[in-house]
Amino acid sequence: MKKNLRQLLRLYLIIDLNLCGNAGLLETVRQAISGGVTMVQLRHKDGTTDDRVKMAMSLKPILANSGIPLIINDDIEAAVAVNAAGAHVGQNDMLPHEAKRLLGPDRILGLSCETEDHIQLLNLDSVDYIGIGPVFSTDSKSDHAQPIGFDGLAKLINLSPVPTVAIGGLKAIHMNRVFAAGADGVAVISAICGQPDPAASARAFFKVNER
Ligand code: TZP
Ligand code: MG
Repeated sequence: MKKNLRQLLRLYLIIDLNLCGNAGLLETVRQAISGGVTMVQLRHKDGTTDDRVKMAMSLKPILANSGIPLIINDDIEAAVAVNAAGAHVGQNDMLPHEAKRLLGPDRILGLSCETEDHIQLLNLDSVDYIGIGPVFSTDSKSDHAQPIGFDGLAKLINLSPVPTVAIGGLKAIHMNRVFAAGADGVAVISAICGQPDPAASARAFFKVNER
């Protein structure tokens, strides 16, 4: 799984129940897969571990045999309980070395990084990829850090010893600049989640400046 991590980060859908709109969680993921997403993260901030386990279990049949890893946001217990491919933590969540110890060496661990310090202090034994941003301000995360723009993105990617995914207000039209900054891919919520046609919205990310 980890061998292809850079390719898997190409179009990383973060699925948030509250932002899915009428299509709902499962239909959004189904359509997004048909549109080509390469990795899926379940993000359910208001829920309990039980809620996240139930949601993840309902997603698993949709992802089965797709080669698309399921990552659980900020809930290592849920990730292990559903045998997810991995988990993603922020700077204020469980420490990466503890998260990795609980996940085991074969599961993917992602970490959100917003500053040079976050990258310089990376624990390379624990963290498999980092999410860098927000590039732009976004309504999808109320407490996000100061936006860094594409210059900030390029600067942080340059410092990263691990694969990177850009995040925060990004749309298909930004892919040229995301790749120019050196990212392996993009992580998005609202560019796919809650869109009238999630499959077409996902597909749009592959129409721009393929590498
Ligand atoms: N972390 C930084 S920005 C963000 C997260 C989870 C939200 C990204 O959502 P969107 O809708 O793609 O801007
Ligand atoms: Mg978090």
